[in-house]
Amino acid sequence: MALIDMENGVVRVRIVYDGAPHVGKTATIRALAHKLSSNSLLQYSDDLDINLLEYQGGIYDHLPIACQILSTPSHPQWHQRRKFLLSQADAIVFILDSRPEGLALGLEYLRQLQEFLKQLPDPAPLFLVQANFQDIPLALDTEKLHRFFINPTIKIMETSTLEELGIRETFVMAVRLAVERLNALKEKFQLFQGKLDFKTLEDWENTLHIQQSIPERTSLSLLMNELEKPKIVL
Ligand SMILES: Nc1nc2c(ncn2[C@@H]2O[C@H](COP(=O)(O)OP(=O)(O)OP(=O)(O)O)[C@@H](O)[C@H]2O)c(=O)[nH]1
Ligand SMILES: [Mg+2]
Repeated sequence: MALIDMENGVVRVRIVYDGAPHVGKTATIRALAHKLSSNSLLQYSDDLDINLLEYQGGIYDHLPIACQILSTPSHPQWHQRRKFLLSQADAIVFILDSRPEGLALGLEYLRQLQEFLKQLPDPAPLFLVQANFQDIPLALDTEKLHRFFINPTIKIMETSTLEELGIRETFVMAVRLAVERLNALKEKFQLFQGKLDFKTLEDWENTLHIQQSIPERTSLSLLMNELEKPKIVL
């Protein structure tokens, strides 16, 4: 989606935070808004369970970079909405619950993300892994996590939203990936001037409803619904 917005005199990029349910997407974007405070605006859609944060910082080709930061809805029943959001990204921060119990589902979501990125036209968005929950003693660190990845070049950033550690650094790294994509688009003469297509939270709500209005019944979504049912104790 990267573009030059001449009307507002900025370069626009989109950074999407993705990951399995309850890995800390909302907590990360809230912590980031807190860290970036003065230049940022945070909104949340109850309807769609997505966060939207606007932030202006950094320079590209003499123009300020305006970042639109979003999170994906993580329940597998909204798979099409997740895919659409990912397709609109310049850079993706994949959040992983680094506790041993969070790993299996996280790696499945990462596999889905990588499969999906392969289908996008070149240059596809680049991603990094945010290894969250590092304040928990049993959480796996970068070195241990690398053993689970086939690709040894995957960038891993350690974070804790509870302690607000690594959140800003991870975001800065994501902006660098977005700049890499800007360069790749420029090289291919695909960095165009234009207007931001989905700007407000309302634009996103309308678009995502159009992308998918009915929850998908995949085996993973049915399993998650079962797991999320409140347990009746007699
Ligand atoms: N200890 C600890 N708790 C965390 C951390 N990050 C998130 N949490 C907690 O984990 C829970 C889930 O975090 P959320 O930010 O709601 O996760 P999410 O990915 O937005 O969840 P969904 O949108 O429901 O998929 C909350 O209770 C957070 O406070 C972390 O780094 N350390
Ligand atoms: Mg959330």
